[in-house]
Amino acid sequence: MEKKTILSGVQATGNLTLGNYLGALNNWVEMQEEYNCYYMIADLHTLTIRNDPETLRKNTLELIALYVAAGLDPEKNTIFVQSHVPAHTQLSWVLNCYTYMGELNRMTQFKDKASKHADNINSGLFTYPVLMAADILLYNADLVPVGEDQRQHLEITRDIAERFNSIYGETFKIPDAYIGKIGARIMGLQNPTAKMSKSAPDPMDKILLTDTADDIRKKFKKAVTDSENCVRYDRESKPGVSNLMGIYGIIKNKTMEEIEEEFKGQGYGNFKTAVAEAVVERLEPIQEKYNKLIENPDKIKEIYEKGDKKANEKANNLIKEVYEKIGLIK
Ligand code: ATP
Ligand code: LTN
Repeated sequence: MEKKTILSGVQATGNLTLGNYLGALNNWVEMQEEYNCYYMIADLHTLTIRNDPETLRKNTLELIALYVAAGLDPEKNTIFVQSHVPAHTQLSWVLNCYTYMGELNRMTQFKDKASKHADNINSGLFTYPVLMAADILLYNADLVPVGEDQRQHLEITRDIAERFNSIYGETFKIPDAYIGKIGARIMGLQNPTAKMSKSAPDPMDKILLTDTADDIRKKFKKAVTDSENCVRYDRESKPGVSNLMGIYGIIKNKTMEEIEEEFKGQGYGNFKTAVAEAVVERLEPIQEKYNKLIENPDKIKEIYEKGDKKANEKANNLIKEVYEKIGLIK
């Protein structure tokens, strides 16, 4: 049987967090054997907020290095840069004409980002989900591994694809979101009721994949908990502790019950230390690989150029089919 196809991506907005890793990358690594995988750097999506050009270039290269350091094998996966495959912007324009303002108005990410960047509510921010739909549909992706926050974007992608298919006949495969159970939503360490986000201003709220072991220990020590002093899973009334349990559970492959048992009768001190050490241990080899690769820009270039070529071949076939179906002449 032919392998199913996966596509996903991350914006090049700077250093990845533990949330990005546990919610997305970690699942990608687990899927690379079983699926035909396309993993892109969503650099065009990054333009929806203001970036310094030099920083964007730097972030893009760093993100490619992090993908590989986190365990994505460039021989097994197609790792590519979104802006190097023109079919993404081509299909995005077409799909814009099959997406309603009302649908886009309902997107919670748009509302959230618009409130955070009130001085720059540009139309790219509004049509962001359409470009994302194009990313996914161009590769006939079966599954899209993302964190919980992206579920709504997957739903609109399906709606747009179904609408197009019902007018022009079977063109796009209808993709499913793949959302890991616990890693789906890692919360901030200081504000455990909001997701850990790489653009959060408070450095204590997030663990970066490139943080030193000491920083990681310090951040977990200061993580917000509660006064019960009992390691018990309850997202509603104990969001801080539950979030730490979620992190520990994914890394150690343990259920919440097992973790409650492990730390029974102990206070938060031991527990926080154990979580921090688990994270340090997991990130150490990733950081080592990353530090080596980032010193070798030629190698990074070789990786994305190879991926760009494969992605272009696949995407160009589909955009040709779409252009023909809607009546653009050859
Ligand atoms: P930004 O802060 O710039 O909005 P972000 O940290 O939310 O960025 P994205 O580039 O939007 O990161 O997301 C990359 C991937 O990581 C997506 O699949 C997203 O669902 C996932 N992700 C992001 N934050 C978390 C989180 N806190 N928990 C789980 N998954 C997450
Ligand atoms: N919007 C996504 C990043 C992204 C993406 C995609 C994810 C852009 N295009 C296609 C999956 C598939 C986010 O994580 N914020």
